[in-house]
Amino acid sequence: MSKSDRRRFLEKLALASGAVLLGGCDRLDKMPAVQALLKRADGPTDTALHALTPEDSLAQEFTEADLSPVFKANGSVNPKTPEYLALLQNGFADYRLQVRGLVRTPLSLSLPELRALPSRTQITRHDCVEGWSCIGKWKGATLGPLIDRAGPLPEARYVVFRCADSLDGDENRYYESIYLHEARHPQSILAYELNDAALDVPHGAPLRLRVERKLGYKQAKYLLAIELVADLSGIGQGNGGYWEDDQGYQWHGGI
Ligand SMILES: Nc1nc2c(c(=O)[nH]1)N[C@H]1C(S)=C(S)[C@@H](COP(=O)(O)O)O[C@H]1N2
Ligand SMILES: [Mo]
Repeated sequence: MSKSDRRRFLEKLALASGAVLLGGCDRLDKMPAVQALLKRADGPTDTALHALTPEDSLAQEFTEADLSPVFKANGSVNPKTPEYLALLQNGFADYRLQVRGLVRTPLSLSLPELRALPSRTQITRHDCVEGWSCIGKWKGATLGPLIDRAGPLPEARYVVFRCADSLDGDENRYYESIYLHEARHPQSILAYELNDAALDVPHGAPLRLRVERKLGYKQAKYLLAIELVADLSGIGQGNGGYWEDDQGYQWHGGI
């Protein structure tokens, strides 16, 4: 962690603990409340920060009046992998989302089945690390109940999202991952609609993840499977996502 990262981290810790930040106090780590919290924060920074964020705190939601006139598409916008082209060819009629890994009952869900699951609609702001934001209205199946249908095994700790596209034209498919408990956040959905229309190809048709407290690269498009795992070391290069592996993007990606 750089010095300024550490400062921000300590400020967050202090605020979360309800500690009063005294003007000009640059030794936050000397405050008893912060010291107590730091002692408890035994895992990586992300884990410590997450522990301090109320589990169910919601990302800000907006109104129809706030919708961006155009929702920018970014990253893969027109996947060319054989598996994606095959699905696209007949309008995703053969599409199935696989739910697999550390679950009691693996699932294979068609789009009509996904649309029949409990859903949530949310108008939120998407923030890309490249420095742009768009407000859009997403509708999708709530992820927590869907995963619970499959019955996660006690060892399951992460949810990995497997995508149909490849950004570098080779065998590397886009993927992302989050903690299992983050999948149960009320705003974690598998979206099949953007702005009251079926999700189009540039935005991830037929199904994409929305995890509204996270940055753009975590919002995996073109989902083929979700996989419950105990750790991320065997997935890709082990950093939990395509950009995390390729560019060292931060795994937690919180905003
Ligand atoms: N499968 C897949 N998901 C992806 C990407 C991608 O290239 N492939 N790009 C990510 C990035 S960096 C951003 S900002 C958003 C863009 O989503 P949008 O095209 O709906 O704006 O998707 C994310 N999810
Ligand atoms: Mo992004």
